[in-house]
Amino acid sequence: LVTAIDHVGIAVPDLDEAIAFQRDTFGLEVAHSEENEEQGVREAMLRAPGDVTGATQIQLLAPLREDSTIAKFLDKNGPGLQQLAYRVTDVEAAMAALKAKGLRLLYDAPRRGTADSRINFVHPKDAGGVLVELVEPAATGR
Ligand code: CMX
Repeated sequence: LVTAIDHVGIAVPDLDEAIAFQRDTFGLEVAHSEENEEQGVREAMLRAPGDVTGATQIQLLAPLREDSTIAKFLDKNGPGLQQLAYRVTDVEAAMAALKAKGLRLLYDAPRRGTADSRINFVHPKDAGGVLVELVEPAATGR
């Protein structure tokens, strides 16, 4: 079902501060950044210097709005790991396979994720307390 660990997402209160911390402390570089209005996030994808292999990235997620998912997460837990994202080749097929196993998906149909990927989420209560994202990269993506 899963072809790679796509990314690990960290909720942060301030995106620019978090990017600077990851750069200055661990040497990670910004590969991509955007605002996703529907998800209510300002986000950046970070990778090791020179990595073009499609290795696992770190996603920094900052809230765009007070009522967003990330704002709620930060209020409740503070900054920290928020999600684990698995890469799949066909998100609808992955959804069907997980539904058949009795897992709850958050959306009835895939939504738009980072860089025009197609995404859905498994409810953390059905995945060992971990919010699992399913990511089908855009056809032209990495
Ligand atoms: N990881 C693990 N557990 C989580 C969690 C997370 N990120 N978020 C919530 N939970 C747990 C809570 O701890 C809580 O458990 P208890 O009842 O035992 O206390 C339970 O789930 C309900 O938590 P809640 O704070 O009431 O949160 P909601 O039910 O309102 O929301 C969820 C939870 C998963 C539905 C919501 O976070 C969601 O819709 N997530 C998907 C969208 C998203 O994360 N968008 C931002 C990222 C965008 C991107 O990746 O592009």
